[in-house]
Amino acid sequence: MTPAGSPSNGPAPQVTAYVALGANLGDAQAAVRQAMDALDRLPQCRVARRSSLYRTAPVARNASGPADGPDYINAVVALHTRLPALDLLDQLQALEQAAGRERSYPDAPRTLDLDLLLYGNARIDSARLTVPHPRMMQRAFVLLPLAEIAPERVSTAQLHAVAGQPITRLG
Ligand code: PH2
Ligand code: MG
Ligand code: MG
Repeated sequence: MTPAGSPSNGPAPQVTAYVALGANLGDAQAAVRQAMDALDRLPQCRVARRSSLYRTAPVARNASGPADGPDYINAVVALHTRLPALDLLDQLQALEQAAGRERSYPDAPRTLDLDLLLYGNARIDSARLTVPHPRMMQRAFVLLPLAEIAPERVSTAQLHAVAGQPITRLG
């Protein structure tokens, strides 16, 4: 017998997740565009909205100052998915690997970084995954593209807080 409301009957519910894309090695614009297409091809996933591409100066993990390396290309997509959050994380990491990602040290320049920002309204605090992404509210390179495609998920105060960070929207 199945309890009422159990998800074991029918398809898993569809969730709108938001994924941040970043790259600052090689042809970063091409890497980000190709990653958007690859996200759309993932099982049980559809890219519903794509932000513009943004050029941004590298930001250090603690946001206290500039980091080393070339400028980043950053963007955000809205993903309609029926994958559980940890399965989606597995898929994002597989795409990073396929793009030649090496994890040499924290914030090392990267061919492709895919960060799960939001998974519906879920709060997740597990060893592998924290959602909402713990640093997203400090980062113009996340908040501006997110606000472009999901203005209801970003407040004016949050945008004001990152207004000093250099960021250029590409045409
Ligand atoms: N990602 C980081 C660290 N710093 N800076 C910019 N501008 N864009 C990024 O995507 C980025 C960063 C860690 O993932
Ligand atoms: Mg990142
Ligand atoms: Mg990452």
